[in-house]
Amino acid sequence: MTAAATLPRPLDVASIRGDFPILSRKVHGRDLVYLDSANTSQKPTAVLDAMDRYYRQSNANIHRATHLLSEEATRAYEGARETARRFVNARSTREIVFVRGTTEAINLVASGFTWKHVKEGDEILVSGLEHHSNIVPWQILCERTGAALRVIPIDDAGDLILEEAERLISPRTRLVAVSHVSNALGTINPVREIIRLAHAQGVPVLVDGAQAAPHLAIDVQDLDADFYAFSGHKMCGPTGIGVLYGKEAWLEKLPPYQGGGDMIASVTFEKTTYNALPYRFEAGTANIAGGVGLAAAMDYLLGVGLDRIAAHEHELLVYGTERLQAISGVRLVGTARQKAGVLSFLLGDVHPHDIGTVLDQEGIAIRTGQHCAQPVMDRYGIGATARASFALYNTREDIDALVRGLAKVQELFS
Ligand code: 7TS
Repeated sequence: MTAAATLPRPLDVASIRGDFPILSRKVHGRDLVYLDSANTSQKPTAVLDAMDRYYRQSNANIHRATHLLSEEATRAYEGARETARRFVNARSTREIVFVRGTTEAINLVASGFTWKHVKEGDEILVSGLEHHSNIVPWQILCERTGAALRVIPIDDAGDLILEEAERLISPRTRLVAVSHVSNALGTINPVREIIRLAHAQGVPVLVDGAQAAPHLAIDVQDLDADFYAFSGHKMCGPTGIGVLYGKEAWLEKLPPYQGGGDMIASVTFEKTTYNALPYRFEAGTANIAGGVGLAAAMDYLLGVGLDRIAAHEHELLVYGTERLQAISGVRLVGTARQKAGVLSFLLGDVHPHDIGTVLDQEGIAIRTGQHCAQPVMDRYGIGATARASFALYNTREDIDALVRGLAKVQELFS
């Protein structure tokens, strides 16, 4: 087979952009250039329509009523669970817990481990690349249990030092919690290798997939992840919905997270018994429209093809890296061997917030600051970066606009 035959078919980006109504709006009189998808992605018509249709035609509460609307709503929500199962290739929908997002998914697992599985002297291992939502829940667990947080360090490029991971996983380690893709630097972490190292010592692994789910094909069975968390809003779906995948054997071992309706089998004042998986972790009325929208987003991404999306974004990353590196005064922060579509950078001594403000006037949306990853900034001895992040709808022209915008920043601040 030739190399060309193995490459995924390129995306028809013009047609994809047509699926995202917001991309045709103006910002400060300019065409919107949206380079902040790591923060939250834009939503295609398929998602907006699915949610609109649900509310207009089928809105009702799920799992309880006997009327047609409730049946339709239940079917839509449980259908979404099946779509999510397929999206990550889980064995069963019992392993798919709907949550508010990555943050809640991690807190759910941390809370369960606080009540069971962790005691004084134990350790939780995270990496130096984590978002605060994969640090703070474990710190809270440590405060409550007397366990200690350990950190796999990163090198100057932003790669995890695997030998350190191997050294740090010990009989005291109760869980390794590591991101699949770093939001601050774009590093794609060798999660399969980390999982292998952890499992060799009998240690379970939680993968924070918030930045991977929109960009890479995920197969939790192939990775052998014990838990995998991600958010709908970063993958073209709505806010307020996300997924915690957990191996059935692990979810069975965790105590309930929140109490309330839907998560019980029977309630008396003397004793309550809990519902089966995954409902045991889904107390209260669900984000039904969110589930419907998330399923539409997953179908949309699967329809385009994650391999094609990854190849397109990689091409943008290579192009963007070259263009930014050619600007005198630009320093890229995060030059890992394998990266997703994230360019974190500094421009001379211009404060990143000033870069962001000037770019905004040009219609260009980026994120500036510490990206909820203060320890990453501390590692480089900096307070903040400017960050451009890509999604399937971005183009080389977007990067050209960014480069022109940065020339304007330089003009203003020189
Ligand atoms: N984990 C990672 C790796 C993330 O990038 C984020 C959000 C989260 C967890 C939390 O996700 P949430 O949906 O529960 O809020 N990251 C970012 C970002 O990069 N810019 O803003 C939010």
